Amino acid sequence: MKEVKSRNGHEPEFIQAVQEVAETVIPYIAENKIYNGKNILLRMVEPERLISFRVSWVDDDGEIHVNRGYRIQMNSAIGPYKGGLRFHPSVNASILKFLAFEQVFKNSLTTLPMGGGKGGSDFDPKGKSDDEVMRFCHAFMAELCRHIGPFTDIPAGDIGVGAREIGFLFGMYKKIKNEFTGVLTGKGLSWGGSKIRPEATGYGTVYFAQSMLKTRNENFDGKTVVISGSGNVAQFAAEKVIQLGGKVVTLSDSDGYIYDKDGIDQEKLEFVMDLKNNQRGRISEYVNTYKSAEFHKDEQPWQVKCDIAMPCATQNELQGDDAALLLKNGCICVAEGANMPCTAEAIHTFHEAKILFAPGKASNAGGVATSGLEMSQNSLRISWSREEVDERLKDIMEDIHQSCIEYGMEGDDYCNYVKGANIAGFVKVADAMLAQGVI
Ligand code: NDP
Ligand code: 2IT
Repeated sequence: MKEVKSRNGHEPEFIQAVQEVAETVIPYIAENKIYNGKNILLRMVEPERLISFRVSWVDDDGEIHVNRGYRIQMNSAIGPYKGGLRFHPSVNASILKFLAFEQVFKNSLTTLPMGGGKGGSDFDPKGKSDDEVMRFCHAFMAELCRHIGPFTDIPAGDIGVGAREIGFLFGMYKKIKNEFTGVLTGKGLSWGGSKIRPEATGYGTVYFAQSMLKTRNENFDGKTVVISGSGNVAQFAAEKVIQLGGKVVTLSDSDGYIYDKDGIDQEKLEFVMDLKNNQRGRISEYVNTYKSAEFHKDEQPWQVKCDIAMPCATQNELQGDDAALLLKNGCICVAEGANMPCTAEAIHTFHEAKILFAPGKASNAGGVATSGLEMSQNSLRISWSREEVDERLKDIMEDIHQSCIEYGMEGDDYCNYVKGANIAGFVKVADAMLAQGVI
């Protein structure tokens, strides 16, 4: 860690992600001689390649803007680089390196042959017209296309990158390369996308939580669930919770959260989906239509009493005092839909209390897993039915849960899913790196 900190001292999110993995993986390396003296973890924390580039584009008023584009190609030991693109003003090398590092372990857990990468830009799609977003995406891909390919690196969506952006990015890649390939995932259904990919991260997080609850003879039926975020992951996590009989009482965005004491049912959720995905509105507008709800400006939903909490917005959104509040209010299960939404202190608090806690690299892996299924369908030039993809997604989430149990049990009755996910993810990548030698 000393070396990681001295080399990356100005990258707090990256150091946070590495620290969490190191704490669980280093003792495992010490116990398993084949990994000794190979400096595997030190190799894993150095990106294979870090690409940064200028993205110039013209807004609707003719003004020229410059953003910074990135792609971090972290590890290709078990497959081509795979991971999303994030467009958000906060994007920088530290955030993308933490995400790329997490992605290596997550992709390894999915059982599919995918290495890890992440990319994006400090471009803010909020408030931009469709034409502006298109011009930005085209400019971004005009450079990125040199560094990716269906056998090299396959990006997808993340915060600020959804179906609209993937369409514009794919169009420019195809035009420049004159190739119709599965170079991106999250594509539209009529041009190579997989059924269930939009739903997969949220559904998968709920499937994972379901497996955890089952170990305690519990399920979602009748449970009160607090969800943060109102984007792709939050929407479909909410949908699956509702289908399983749970009561979702909150959603949020960066302006605050809504609390609906009557529960957000499928009809209300469809209103939210239209509001966020088509109108590109704010979650506060929910209370104008549903009078039973309250909007809490600049606050987070963790103070709301619940049985299950699902942080689905962004990193470090749930801190130590939020964790204490959730426990005080009787929360029994926390499943991360976002990447690293809980701080180290919050995770420690959950572990001390021995509640069920799922780290994102395990619980939100359904998104990238279904991206892997999209890649398979593209290579086979076929498309699977909704039921078939959903069944595979369920099986993968169950496999990931089993892997966590295999490596994460502490004593007979408590599974430390952080430890389980980190070690299970590490083993597959480390074994491949050992087999391939020092490169
Ligand atoms: P979206 O862009 O669809 O939605 C993001 C949501 O989070 C919005 O409600 C947004 O609110 C909120 N949010 C973003 N940044 C902040 C912030 N700094 N503070 C408070 N709220 C914020 O993204 P996704 O739903 O795709 O991603 C959500 C999380 O899930 C991310 O951590 C992502 O890395 C992770 N993830 C996504 C996967 C996917 O397949 N899409 C797969 C696995 C993980 P606002 O509109 O105000 O910005
Ligand atoms: O964090 C993630 O796993 C994603 N944003 C999805 C990546 C992907 O390649 O589908």
